[in-house]
Amino acid sequence: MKIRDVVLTPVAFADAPLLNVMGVHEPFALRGVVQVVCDDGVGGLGESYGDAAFLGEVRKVLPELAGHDIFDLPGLKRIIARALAGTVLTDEHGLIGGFSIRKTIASVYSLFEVACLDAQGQFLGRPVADLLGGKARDAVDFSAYLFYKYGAHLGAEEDSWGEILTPEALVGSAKRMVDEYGFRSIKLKGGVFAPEQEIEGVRALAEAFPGHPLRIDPNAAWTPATSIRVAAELDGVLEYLEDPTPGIEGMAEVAREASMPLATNMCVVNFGDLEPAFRARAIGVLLSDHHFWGGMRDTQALSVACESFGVGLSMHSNSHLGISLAAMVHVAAATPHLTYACDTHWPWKTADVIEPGVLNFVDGAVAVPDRPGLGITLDQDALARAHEDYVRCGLTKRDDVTYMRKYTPGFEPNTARW
Ligand code: GKR
Ligand code: MG
Repeated sequence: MKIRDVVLTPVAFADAPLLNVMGVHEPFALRGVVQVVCDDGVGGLGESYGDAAFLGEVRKVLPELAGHDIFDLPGLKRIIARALAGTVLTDEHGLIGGFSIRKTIASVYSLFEVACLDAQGQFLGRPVADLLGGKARDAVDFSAYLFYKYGAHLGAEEDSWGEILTPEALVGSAKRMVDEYGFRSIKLKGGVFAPEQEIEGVRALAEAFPGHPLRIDPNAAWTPATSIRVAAELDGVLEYLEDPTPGIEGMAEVAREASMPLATNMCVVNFGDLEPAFRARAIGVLLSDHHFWGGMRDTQALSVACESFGVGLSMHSNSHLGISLAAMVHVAAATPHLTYACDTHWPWKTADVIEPGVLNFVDGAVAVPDRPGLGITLDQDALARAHEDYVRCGLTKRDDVTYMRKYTPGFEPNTARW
Protein backbone atom coordinates (compact mmCIF):
# COMPACT_ATOMS: atom_id res chain seq x y z
CA MET A 1 0.00 0.00 0.00
CA LYS A 2 1.69 3.16 -1.26
CA ILE A 3 1.55 6.67 0.17
CA ARG A 4 -0.14 9.08 -2.25
CA ASP A 5 0.09 12.26 -0.23
CA VAL A 6 1.01 13.51 3.23
CA VAL A 7 -0.61 16.59 4.74
CA LEU A 8 1.00 18.43 7.65
CA THR A 9 -1.19 20.76 9.71
CA PRO A 10 0.30 22.86 12.50
CA VAL A 11 -2.25 23.36 15.26
CA ALA A 12 -2.53 25.20 18.55
CA PHE A 13 -4.80 24.51 21.49
CA ALA A 14 -5.60 26.51 24.59
CA ASP A 15 -3.40 25.56 27.53
CA ALA A 16 -3.55 26.53 31.20
CA PRO A 17 -0.91 28.68 32.99
CA LEU A 18 0.88 25.64 34.43
CA LEU A 19 4.09 26.28 36.33
CA ASN A 20 7.33 24.37 36.01
CA VAL A 21 11.07 24.79 36.45
CA MET A 22 11.31 26.89 33.29
CA GLY A 23 8.43 29.25 34.03
CA VAL A 24 4.82 28.98 32.95
CA HIS A 25 2.91 27.50 30.02
CA GLU A 26 1.82 30.04 27.42
CA PRO A 27 -1.88 30.44 26.48
CA PHE A 28 -1.47 28.02 23.57
CA ALA A 29 0.44 24.77 23.12
CA LEU A 30 1.60 23.85 19.61
CA ARG A 31 1.38 20.47 17.87
CA GLY A 32 1.89 19.14 14.35
CA VAL A 33 -0.64 16.72 12.84
CA VAL A 34 0.12 14.59 9.78
CA GLN A 35 -2.37 12.74 7.62
CA VAL A 36 -0.88 10.05 5.42
CA VAL A 37 -3.16 9.43 2.44
CA CYS A 38 -3.05 6.18 0.47
CA ASP A 39 -5.41 4.66 -2.08
CA ASP A 40 -8.78 3.01 -1.39
CA GLY A 41 -9.60 5.29 1.53
CA VAL A 42 -6.66 4.03 3.60
CA GLY A 43 -4.93 6.70 5.64
CA GLY A 44 -3.09 7.27 8.89
CA LEU A 45 -2.67 9.96 11.54
CA GLY A 46 0.36 11.13 13.49
CA GLU A 47 0.86 13.90 16.07
CA SER A 48 3.99 15.44 17.51
CA TYR A 49 5.69 18.73 18.36
CA GLY A 50 4.48 21.89 16.66
CA ASP A 51 7.36 24.32 17.04
CA ALA A 52 8.73 25.87 13.87
CA ALA A 53 12.11 24.11 14.04
CA PHE A 54 10.51 20.67 14.26
CA LEU A 55 7.94 21.44 11.56
CA GLY A 56 10.78 22.68 9.34
CA GLU A 57 12.44 19.24 9.57
CA VAL A 58 9.13 17.48 8.94
CA ARG A 59 8.60 19.60 5.83
CA LYS A 60 11.95 18.41 4.44
CA VAL A 61 10.61 14.85 4.51
CA LEU A 62 7.14 15.43 2.99
CA PRO A 63 8.16 15.59 -0.70
CA GLU A 64 10.12 12.33 -0.35
CA LEU A 65 7.20 10.19 0.79
CA ALA A 66 4.90 9.83 -2.24
CA GLY A 67 5.07 6.26 -3.52
CA HIS A 68 6.59 4.87 -0.34
CA ASP A 69 5.08 1.63 1.00
CA ILE A 70 3.46 2.10 4.43
CA PHE A 71 4.80 -1.34 5.41
CA ASP A 72 8.42 -0.39 4.71
CA LEU A 73 9.39 1.26 7.99
CA PRO A 74 13.18 0.73 7.69
CA GLY A 75 12.93 2.44 4.29
CA LEU A 76 10.96 5.27 5.91
CA LYS A 77 13.76 5.77 8.42
CA ARG A 78 16.36 5.87 5.64
CA ILE A 79 14.34 8.50 3.75
CA ILE A 80 14.09 10.62 6.88
CA ALA A 81 17.77 10.32 7.78
CA ARG A 82 18.68 11.36 4.24
CA ALA A 83 16.23 14.27 4.15
CA LEU A 84 17.38 15.67 7.49
CA ALA A 85 21.02 15.49 6.44
CA GLY A 86 22.50 15.61 9.93
CA THR A 87 20.40 18.39 11.41
CA VAL A 88 20.32 18.51 15.20
CA LEU A 89 17.07 19.92 16.57
CA THR A 90 17.30 21.79 19.84
CA ASP A 91 14.73 23.24 22.18
CA GLU A 92 15.12 25.96 24.76
CA HIS A 93 13.22 24.33 27.58
CA GLY A 94 15.51 21.29 27.90
CA LEU A 95 12.70 19.37 29.60
CA ILE A 96 13.32 16.28 27.50
CA GLY A 97 17.09 16.34 27.83
CA GLY A 98 19.94 16.86 25.40
CA PHE A 99 20.06 16.91 21.62
CA SER A 100 21.65 14.71 18.98
CA ILE A 101 21.31 13.73 15.34
CA ARG A 102 19.98 10.38 16.49
CA LYS A 103 17.28 11.96 18.65
CA THR A 104 16.30 14.32 15.84
CA ILE A 105 15.83 11.46 13.37
CA ALA A 106 14.03 9.45 16.04
CA SER A 107 11.60 12.33 16.69
CA VAL A 108 10.76 13.02 13.06
CA TYR A 109 10.58 9.30 12.23
CA SER A 110 8.18 8.70 15.12
CA LEU A 111 5.59 11.10 13.70
CA PHE A 112 5.49 9.23 10.38
CA GLU A 113 5.87 5.77 11.93
CA VAL A 114 2.70 6.31 13.97
CA ALA A 115 0.83 7.50 10.86
CA CYS A 116 2.08 4.50 8.83
CA LEU A 117 1.14 2.05 11.58
CA ASP A 118 -2.32 3.65 11.75
CA ALA A 119 -2.61 3.24 7.97
CA GLN A 120 -1.35 -0.36 8.16
CA GLY A 121 -4.03 -1.07 10.74
CA GLN A 122 -6.72 0.54 8.56
CA PHE A 123 -5.57 -1.57 5.63
CA LEU A 124 -5.46 -4.85 7.57
CA GLY A 125 -8.50 -4.14 9.73
CA ARG A 126 -6.48 -4.60 12.95
CA PRO A 127 -5.69 -2.24 15.86
CA VAL A 128 -2.14 -0.87 16.04
CA ALA A 129 -1.60 -2.77 19.32
CA ASP A 130 -2.05 -6.00 17.35
CA LEU A 131 0.58 -4.89 14.82
CA LEU A 132 2.95 -4.30 17.75
CA GLY A 133 2.63 -7.89 18.86
CA GLY A 134 -0.72 -7.80 20.63
CA LYS A 135 -2.14 -6.38 23.83
CA ALA A 136 -0.48 -7.24 27.11
CA ARG A 137 -3.36 -5.38 28.79
CA ASP A 138 -6.82 -4.26 27.68
CA ALA A 139 -6.58 -0.81 29.26
CA VAL A 140 -3.65 1.46 30.06
CA ASP A 141 -3.34 3.17 33.45
CA PHE A 142 -2.51 6.88 33.57
CA SER A 143 -1.54 9.10 36.45
CA ALA A 144 -3.11 12.38 37.54
CA TYR A 145 -0.67 15.09 36.50
CA LEU A 146 -0.86 17.92 39.05
CA PHE A 147 0.71 21.31 38.46
CA TYR A 148 1.06 24.42 40.53
CA LYS A 149 -0.62 27.05 38.42
CA TYR A 150 -1.71 30.65 38.21
CA GLY A 151 -5.43 31.34 38.22
CA ALA A 152 -5.44 32.99 34.82
CA HIS A 153 -3.34 33.89 31.83
CA LEU A 154 -2.30 37.53 31.72
CA GLY A 155 -5.28 39.72 30.91
CA ALA A 156 -7.63 36.71 30.82
CA GLU A 157 -10.36 35.47 33.14
CA GLU A 158 -9.69 32.78 35.72
CA ASP A 159 -10.10 29.23 34.35
CA SER A 160 -12.16 26.52 36.02
CA TRP A 161 -9.13 25.15 37.95
CA GLY A 162 -8.34 28.51 39.55
CA GLU A 163 -5.05 29.26 41.24
CA ILE A 164 -3.11 26.24 42.58
CA LEU A 165 -0.25 27.47 44.76
CA THR A 166 -0.90 25.92 48.17
CA PRO A 167 -1.10 22.35 49.54
CA GLU A 168 -4.87 22.82 50.00
CA ALA A 169 -5.33 23.88 46.39
CA LEU A 170 -3.14 20.98 45.22
CA VAL A 171 -5.30 18.53 47.11
CA GLY A 172 -8.40 20.21 45.63
CA SER A 173 -7.09 19.81 42.07
CA ALA A 174 -6.14 16.18 42.79
CA LYS A 175 -9.67 15.51 44.10
CA ARG A 176 -11.15 16.87 40.90
CA MET A 177 -8.83 14.75 38.76
CA VAL A 178 -9.39 11.61 40.77
CA ASP A 179 -13.17 12.13 40.86
CA GLU A 180 -13.44 12.88 37.14
CA TYR A 181 -10.92 10.38 35.79
CA GLY A 182 -10.42 7.81 38.54
CA PHE A 183 -6.61 8.12 38.56
CA ARG A 184 -4.70 6.08 41.13
CA SER A 185 -1.11 7.34 40.72
CA ILE A 186 -0.63 11.06 41.28
CA LYS A 187 2.31 13.05 39.94
CA LEU A 188 3.22 16.56 41.06
CA LYS A 189 5.20 18.79 38.74
CA GLY A 190 7.67 20.47 41.07
CA GLY A 191 10.67 22.70 40.59
CA VAL A 192 8.47 25.74 41.18
CA PHE A 193 8.88 26.47 44.88
CA ALA A 194 11.60 25.73 47.41
CA PRO A 195 11.75 21.99 48.16
CA GLU A 196 10.32 22.39 51.70
CA GLN A 197 7.15 23.85 50.23
CA GLU A 198 6.86 21.08 47.64
CA ILE A 199 7.49 18.41 50.31
CA GLU A 200 4.56 19.92 52.20
CA GLY A 201 2.45 19.60 49.05
CA VAL A 202 3.38 15.92 48.63
CA ARG A 203 2.64 15.22 52.29
CA ALA A 204 -0.78 16.84 51.96
CA LEU A 205 -1.48 14.62 48.95
CA ALA A 206 -0.30 11.52 50.84
CA GLU A 207 -2.66 12.34 53.67
CA ALA A 208 -5.61 13.08 51.40
CA PHE A 209 -5.05 10.06 49.14
CA PRO A 210 -3.82 7.13 51.24
CA GLY A 211 -2.75 4.19 49.10
CA HIS A 212 -2.36 6.27 45.92
CA PRO A 213 1.18 5.99 44.48
CA LEU A 214 2.79 9.46 44.49
CA ARG A 215 5.56 10.98 42.39
CA ILE A 216 7.22 14.39 42.25
CA ASP A 217 9.15 15.70 39.26
CA PRO A 218 11.08 18.97 39.80
CA ASN A 219 12.78 18.72 36.38
CA ALA A 220 16.28 18.84 37.87
CA ALA A 221 15.66 21.89 40.07
CA TRP A 222 17.70 20.51 42.97
CA THR A 223 21.37 19.86 43.66
CA PRO A 224 22.34 16.26 44.52
CA ALA A 225 22.64 17.18 48.22
CA THR A 226 19.15 18.73 48.28
CA SER A 227 17.76 15.75 46.37
CA ILE A 228 19.20 13.34 48.94
CA ARG A 229 17.62 15.38 51.72
CA VAL A 230 14.23 15.48 49.99
CA ALA A 231 14.43 11.73 49.30
CA ALA A 232 15.04 11.11 53.03
CA GLU A 233 12.12 13.35 54.00
CA LEU A 234 9.79 11.59 51.59
CA ASP A 235 10.98 8.11 52.49
CA GLY A 236 8.01 5.75 52.34
CA VAL A 237 5.84 8.38 50.65
CA LEU A 238 6.92 8.29 46.99
CA GLU A 239 6.48 5.62 44.34
CA TYR A 240 9.41 7.21 42.52
CA LEU A 241 11.37 10.45 42.49
CA GLU A 242 11.60 11.87 38.97
CA ASP A 243 14.56 13.93 37.74
CA PRO A 244 15.47 15.55 41.06
CA THR A 245 18.85 16.71 39.75
CA PRO A 246 20.63 17.18 36.39
CA GLY A 247 22.74 14.54 34.65
CA ILE A 248 23.48 10.85 35.01
CA GLU A 249 26.30 11.42 37.53
CA GLY A 250 24.18 13.60 39.79
CA MET A 251 21.29 11.15 39.59
CA ALA A 252 23.64 8.27 40.45
CA GLU A 253 24.87 10.16 43.51
CA VAL A 254 21.27 10.61 44.68
CA ALA A 255 20.27 7.04 43.77
CA ARG A 256 22.99 5.67 46.07
CA GLU A 257 21.27 7.30 49.07
CA ALA A 258 17.58 7.42 48.15
CA SER A 259 15.26 4.66 49.34
CA MET A 260 12.86 5.04 46.39
CA PRO A 261 13.71 4.50 42.71
CA LEU A 262 14.78 7.53 40.68
CA ALA A 263 13.04 8.07 37.34
CA THR A 264 13.97 10.20 34.35
CA ASN A 265 12.86 11.67 31.08
CA MET A 266 15.76 14.14 31.09
CA CYS A 267 19.11 12.41 31.52
CA VAL A 268 18.38 9.23 29.53
CA VAL A 269 16.80 10.31 26.27
CA ASN A 270 18.26 8.05 23.61
CA PHE A 271 19.77 4.60 23.32
CA GLY A 272 23.31 5.91 23.73
CA ASP A 273 22.43 7.08 27.26
CA LEU A 274 21.43 3.61 28.46
CA GLU A 275 24.90 2.17 29.00
CA PRO A 276 26.28 4.98 31.19
CA ALA A 277 23.02 5.30 33.14
CA PHE A 278 22.66 1.57 33.78
CA ARG A 279 26.35 1.18 34.62
CA ALA A 280 26.12 4.02 37.17
CA ARG A 281 22.80 2.62 38.51
CA ALA A 282 21.45 6.14 38.15
CA ILE A 283 17.82 5.22 37.57
CA GLY A 284 15.28 2.64 38.64
CA VAL A 285 12.55 3.74 36.23
CA LEU A 286 12.75 5.18 32.73
CA LEU A 287 10.00 7.33 31.32
CA SER A 288 9.63 6.28 27.69
CA ASP A 289 8.09 8.57 25.10
CA HIS A 290 7.48 7.35 21.57
CA HIS A 291 7.66 10.95 20.29
CA PHE A 292 11.43 11.11 20.82
CA TRP A 293 12.47 7.49 21.42
CA GLY A 294 12.02 6.63 17.74
CA GLY A 295 8.38 5.63 17.61
CA MET A 296 6.33 2.78 18.94
CA ARG A 297 8.53 -0.13 17.89
CA ASP A 298 11.68 1.43 19.31
CA THR A 299 9.77 2.07 22.54
CA GLN A 300 9.24 -1.68 22.70
CA ALA A 301 12.96 -2.24 22.07
CA LEU A 302 13.69 0.22 24.86
CA SER A 303 11.42 -1.78 27.11
CA VAL A 304 13.39 -4.97 26.45
CA ALA A 305 16.65 -3.18 27.29
CA CYS A 306 15.17 -1.81 30.53
CA GLU A 307 13.75 -5.16 31.54
CA SER A 308 17.10 -6.85 30.90
CA PHE A 309 18.81 -4.46 33.30
CA GLY A 310 16.10 -4.47 35.96
CA VAL A 311 14.91 -0.93 35.20
CA GLY A 312 11.16 -0.24 35.27
CA LEU A 313 9.30 1.56 32.50
CA SER A 314 6.85 4.43 32.74
CA MET A 315 5.82 7.02 30.14
CA HIS A 316 6.52 10.74 29.80
CA SER A 317 4.06 13.24 28.39
CA ASN A 318 4.04 16.76 27.04
CA SER A 319 0.92 18.81 26.29
CA HIS A 320 -0.82 16.70 23.62
CA LEU A 321 -4.02 15.92 21.77
CA GLY A 322 -5.96 12.75 21.07
CA ILE A 323 -3.84 11.30 18.26
CA SER A 324 -0.87 11.17 20.62
CA LEU A 325 -3.01 9.74 23.42
CA ALA A 326 -4.21 6.97 21.10
CA ALA A 327 -0.62 6.17 20.13
CA MET A 328 0.45 6.18 23.81
CA VAL A 329 -2.38 3.78 24.65
CA HIS A 330 -1.57 1.33 21.83
CA VAL A 331 2.16 1.21 22.50
CA ALA A 332 1.75 0.98 26.28
CA ALA A 333 -0.80 -1.82 25.86
CA ALA A 334 1.57 -3.77 23.61
CA THR A 335 4.60 -3.34 25.90
CA PRO A 336 4.31 -5.85 28.77
CA HIS A 337 7.13 -4.32 30.83
CA LEU A 338 5.47 -0.88 30.88
CA THR A 339 3.80 -1.44 34.23
CA TYR A 340 3.87 2.05 35.77
CA ALA A 341 0.88 4.33 35.17
CA CYS A 342 1.73 6.65 32.25
CA ASP A 343 1.82 10.43 32.39
CA THR A 344 -0.70 12.46 30.44
CA HIS A 345 -1.48 16.18 30.21
CA TRP A 346 -4.96 15.28 28.92
CA PRO A 347 -7.11 16.91 31.64
CA TRP A 348 -5.53 20.32 31.07
CA LYS A 349 -6.78 20.83 27.53
CA THR A 350 -10.31 21.81 26.54
CA ALA A 351 -10.41 20.96 22.82
CA ASP A 352 -9.18 18.26 20.45
CA VAL A 353 -8.83 17.39 16.77
CA ILE A 354 -10.37 13.92 16.96
CA GLU A 355 -13.99 12.92 17.27
CA PRO A 356 -14.86 12.35 20.94
CA GLY A 357 -16.05 9.11 22.48
CA VAL A 358 -13.20 6.65 21.90
CA LEU A 359 -10.54 7.54 24.46
CA ASN A 360 -12.39 7.55 27.76
CA PHE A 361 -10.79 7.44 31.20
CA VAL A 362 -12.42 4.85 33.43
CA ASP A 363 -10.81 4.18 36.81
CA GLY A 364 -7.78 6.14 35.59
CA ALA A 365 -7.30 3.91 32.55
CA VAL A 366 -8.04 4.16 28.83
CA ALA A 367 -9.28 1.02 27.11
CA VAL A 368 -7.34 0.13 23.96
CA PRO A 369 -9.58 1.00 21.00
CA ASP A 370 -10.45 -2.24 19.20
CA ARG A 371 -11.11 -0.56 15.87
CA PRO A 372 -8.59 -0.67 13.00
CA GLY A 373 -5.40 1.38 13.30
CA LEU A 374 -5.28 3.85 16.16
CA GLY A 375 -9.07 3.56 16.32
CA ILE A 376 -9.71 7.30 16.20
CA THR A 377 -11.24 9.61 13.59
CA LEU A 378 -9.96 13.04 12.70
CA ASP A 379 -12.53 15.83 13.06
CA GLN A 380 -11.70 17.97 10.03
CA ASP A 381 -13.63 20.99 11.35
CA ALA A 382 -11.86 20.81 14.68
CA LEU A 383 -8.54 20.47 12.87
CA ALA A 384 -9.32 23.59 10.82
CA ARG A 385 -10.22 25.51 13.98
CA ALA A 386 -7.02 24.38 15.72
CA HIS A 387 -5.04 25.48 12.67
CA GLU A 388 -6.73 28.89 12.78
CA ASP A 389 -5.74 29.13 16.44
CA TYR A 390 -2.18 28.28 15.42
CA VAL A 391 -2.11 31.11 12.89
CA ARG A 392 -3.86 33.56 15.19
CA CYS A 393 -1.77 32.90 18.31
CA GLY A 394 1.44 33.70 16.46
CA LEU A 395 3.56 31.36 18.60
CA THR A 396 6.32 29.47 16.84
CA LYS A 397 8.02 27.75 19.76
CA ARG A 398 7.47 26.90 23.39
CA ASP A 399 9.00 29.55 25.61
CA ASP A 400 7.86 29.22 29.22
CA VAL A 401 10.73 31.44 30.42
CA THR A 402 9.89 34.60 28.49
CA TYR A 403 6.21 34.22 29.32
CA MET A 404 7.06 33.83 33.03
CA ARG A 405 9.01 37.09 32.91
CA LYS A 406 5.75 38.87 32.11
CA TYR A 407 4.47 37.69 35.51
CA THR A 408 7.81 37.95 37.32
CA PRO A 409 10.31 40.30 35.66
CA GLY A 410 13.86 38.99 35.90
CA PHE A 411 12.78 35.36 36.39
CA GLU A 412 15.51 32.79 35.66
CA PRO A 413 14.84 29.04 35.26
CA ASN A 414 15.10 27.10 38.50
CA THR A 415 17.40 24.35 37.17
CA ALA A 416 19.70 23.16 40.04
CA ARG A 417 18.64 26.30 41.94
CA TRP A 418 17.97 24.64 45.28
O1 GKR B 1 4.32 20.41 30.77
O2 GKR B 1 5.55 21.76 31.93
C1 GKR B 1 5.31 20.66 31.48
C2 GKR B 1 6.22 19.52 31.82
O3 GKR B 1 7.27 20.00 32.61
C3 GKR B 1 6.72 18.82 30.59
O4 GKR B 1 7.13 19.72 29.62
C4 GKR B 1 7.83 17.85 30.90
O5 GKR B 1 8.52 17.51 29.73
O6 GKR B 1 6.05 16.47 31.77
C5 GKR B 1 7.34 16.55 31.43
C6 GKR B 1 8.25 15.87 32.42
O7 GKR B 1 7.84 14.88 32.98
O8 GKR B 1 9.39 16.30 32.60
MG1 MG C 1 9.62 14.36 33.95
